[in-house]
Amino acid sequence: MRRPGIGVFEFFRRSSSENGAIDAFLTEEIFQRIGIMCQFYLTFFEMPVNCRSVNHLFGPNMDALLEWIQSPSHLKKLSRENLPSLAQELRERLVETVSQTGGHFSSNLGTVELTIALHYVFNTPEDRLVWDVGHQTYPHKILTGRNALMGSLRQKGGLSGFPRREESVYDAFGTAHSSTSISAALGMAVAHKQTGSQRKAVAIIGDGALTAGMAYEAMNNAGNSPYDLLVILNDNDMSISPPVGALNHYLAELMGGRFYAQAKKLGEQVLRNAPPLFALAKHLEEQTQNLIQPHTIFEKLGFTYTGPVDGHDVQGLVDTLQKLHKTSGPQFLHVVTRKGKGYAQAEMDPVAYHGPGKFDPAVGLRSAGQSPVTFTQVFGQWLCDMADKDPRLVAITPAMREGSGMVAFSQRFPSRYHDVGIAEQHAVTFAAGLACEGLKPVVAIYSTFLQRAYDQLIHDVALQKLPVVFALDRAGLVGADGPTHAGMYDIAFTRCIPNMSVACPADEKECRQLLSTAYSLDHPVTVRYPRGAGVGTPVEADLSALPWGKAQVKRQGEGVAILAFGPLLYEALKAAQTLNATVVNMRWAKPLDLQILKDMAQTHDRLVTVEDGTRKGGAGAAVLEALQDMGLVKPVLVIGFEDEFTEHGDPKVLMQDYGLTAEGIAQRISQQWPDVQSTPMLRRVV
Ligand SMILES: Cc1ncc(C[n+]2csc(CCOP(=O)(O)OP(=O)(O)O)c2C)c(N)n1
Repeated sequence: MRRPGIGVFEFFRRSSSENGAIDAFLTEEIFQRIGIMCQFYLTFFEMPVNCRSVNHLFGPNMDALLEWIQSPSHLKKLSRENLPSLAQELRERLVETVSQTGGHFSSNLGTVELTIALHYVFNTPEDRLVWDVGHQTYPHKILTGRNALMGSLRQKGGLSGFPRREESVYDAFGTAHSSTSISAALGMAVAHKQTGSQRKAVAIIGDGALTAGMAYEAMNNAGNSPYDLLVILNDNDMSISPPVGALNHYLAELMGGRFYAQAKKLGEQVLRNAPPLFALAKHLEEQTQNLIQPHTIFEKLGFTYTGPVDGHDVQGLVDTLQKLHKTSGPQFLHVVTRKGKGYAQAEMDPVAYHGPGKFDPAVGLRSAGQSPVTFTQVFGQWLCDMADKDPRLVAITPAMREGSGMVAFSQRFPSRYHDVGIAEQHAVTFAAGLACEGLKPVVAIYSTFLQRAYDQLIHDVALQKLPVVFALDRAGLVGADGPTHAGMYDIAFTRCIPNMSVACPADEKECRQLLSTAYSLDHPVTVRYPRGAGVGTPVEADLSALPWGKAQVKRQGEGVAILAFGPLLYEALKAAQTLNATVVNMRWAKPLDLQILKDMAQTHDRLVTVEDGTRKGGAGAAVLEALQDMGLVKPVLVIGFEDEFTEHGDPKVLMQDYGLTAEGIAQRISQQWPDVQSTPMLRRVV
């Protein structure tokens, strides 16, 4: 099925050649502009997107262009006329595979045409494409020789959900944390110039990722420079949640104020009045001059701005990119796309389809039904309950409302809810400012994303001993998202900061209790908890605090004492049953309960520490330091993640691989001290 905008475009083309007389005026360029504008009109003002589905779009007799494309060199052999059909096939392939594997969905449907056009025009992999975040690279993977592997996406040993240099030469730069693309592509552009290479460097960044300061740092550096850098803004008017902040208004204005209004007005004329083509062409020619905005913020930063252009008109994109390919200096192309394009439910609800699990494409997502309560939900409930009790509570998220369990809070307490955009550094210093004035900020942030705000944590919060609670979701292994998102390092990098406390709840009930404890303290505290559900301990409704820095003996054994930090407590308990070991729920990586530590060291021959973080500098290392400080010499086995990046895959399988199960813990202990053997019962228990 042809897209309406192209149909209108072709109607004019045919009319013009029949007419002959106006051929001279109706240049290819004007036609393209007519096409783009009409398409915009239809796409954004009239098209009943909610009644379209993928099957409806594709029809039954699809040519298998995609099967034939093993690399971009094959793609380049297609005629331009084939590209819309290829886009349809690619979309269908995405629906087919992502519904089977789970993963980022709506963002990928939105970048189909842009990906085709980029590989069609640029000479990849020689030219470098740097995809920001990289969650939208599934079409890129499919076109660059990985189509057959799409069924393995995000599974152990399979394709990563993000670009990885070791996965393909077409993945020019590894990404997953946002807003790095312009910096990386600029670095490449500079290197190209210095080495005399003719390669091009292209950064493709979303409007959500453009909310981060790093993107502006890079543009500030790149603008007015002599380097051949193309920045493409993929503007779908969405982050994971609806976009926030002034930039969003600016982009809307950029399009809304001029382009949309013109497109709508002219589109109406085209469709309703059908003026003589000559007049129309002249008029459009005049009007389209204004499409090149003279004073965009990007131009002020030293880029040459082109746009906005329709990101679903693949042939139009090819034309635009071909022109930009030939230009030098910093270029900025503003492309407008629709998140979820081509799959009706995803277009209507791009938030739900941002990163769904498996689903039946014919039905779409179903409500989850009864599933175990997750740590994220425990946090979300605690946040609302504490906000009810204390009007000073304010909550901050750097663009992760859904993932951090803050939807209910944002609805119930809109004036105390702050989505600051993808801006972790700002989120932390913003919290510091709130705390200075007597409010009680809670920053909900994934462990992996707090890495971005390390200096702010030290310099703005801890140094001033400001009482900010950091709710660190996704601590430990995250699974399918892989090493870029792993929450391995927060114990190590937070416990070394003066004035900080680090809480490691073992289960859901304790998570709520330790959040309340953190909230009651007069200094910064991180409360770290994993993705998903724990052992399912019932959560009590009260908001009482546990003692600060106090551990709890969970099982009394002899010989070996296992000191457990966080949810691995329950695996340690199972292992201890057969080793007859003592188990302590340490609860705090900082401050350590020195009294219990001393008791354990004095009453046991060997100590074992267990944590779901890196062994290097983590909680086990803290135990070693404390023992040394107390002058206690004991054999200590530190169990955690080794000094290597973890892989992606099913977290249960990965935890087995990394030996962080009851069986793995018992085995490690027996290997370390062969006289400590698990009883046969272990094999039954585990
Ligand atoms: C530093 C960082 N913070 C948060 C995230 C989580 N995250 C992944 S995608 C995304 C939204 C990106 O929006 P946009 O760039 O507009 O891409 P879209 O999904 O809309 O195509 C966010 C917040 C991240 N990847 N990196």
